[in-house]
Amino acid sequence: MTLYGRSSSHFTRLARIFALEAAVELRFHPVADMTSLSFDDYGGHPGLKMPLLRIGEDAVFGAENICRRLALAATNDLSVTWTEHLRWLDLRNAQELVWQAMAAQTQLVFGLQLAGLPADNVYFAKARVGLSAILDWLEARLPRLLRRLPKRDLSLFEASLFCLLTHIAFRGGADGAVRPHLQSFMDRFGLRSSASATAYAFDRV
Ligand SMILES: N[C@@H](CCC(=O)N[C@@H](CS)C(=O)NCC(=O)O)C(=O)O
Repeated sequence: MTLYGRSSSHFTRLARIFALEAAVELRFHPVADMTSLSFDDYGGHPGLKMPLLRIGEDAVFGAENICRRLALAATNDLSVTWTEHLRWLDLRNAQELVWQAMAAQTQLVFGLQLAGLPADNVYFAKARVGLSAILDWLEARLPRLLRRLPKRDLSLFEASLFCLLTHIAFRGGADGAVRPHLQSFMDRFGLRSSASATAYAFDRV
């Protein structure tokens, strides 16, 4: 299996964490240029996005899809809590907000840092306000959310939240406010070997 992505990408990190937790061997193909308009540069992703998982002729698009495929290929007995296992509305909403915040990070990084568009445009102002409000929403509920998670080795919610929070620390994007529950969650999850082995970095390609 070959993963196309970047070591600086939060969606890519999510897939890599799942591969390590599931003890699945993965080759890594760094996407050299995020501004490229060539599908081949993204492993054939028709949306010019990453990550993409290539398994021979097959391609798996999207981080969650990839995580599910990797969990199927697990060489251990990893038990994963997916969104459909979440019976409590707040938890399902929390997952949706984490996806939304991850998309906002992509919008901010691509639009401001790569495309060099003006930061005061409402498109980015709205993304920043929404991102801060999502972090506040999560901060206010996190201890209860975590208590309500079913027994598991790994949950998509925690892994994606970790990738989001560490990406904000790595690339900026949010307001810089201290949110103690989110911080201590990030510190705890960061002790996993799958987390420390996937620290963000800029690929040299
Ligand atoms: N829903 C997609 C989102 C993927 C995504 O937005 N990836 C970012 C990198 S973290 C990307 O491709 N950015 C380049 C771009 O937006 O053109 C997934 O789950 O994989």
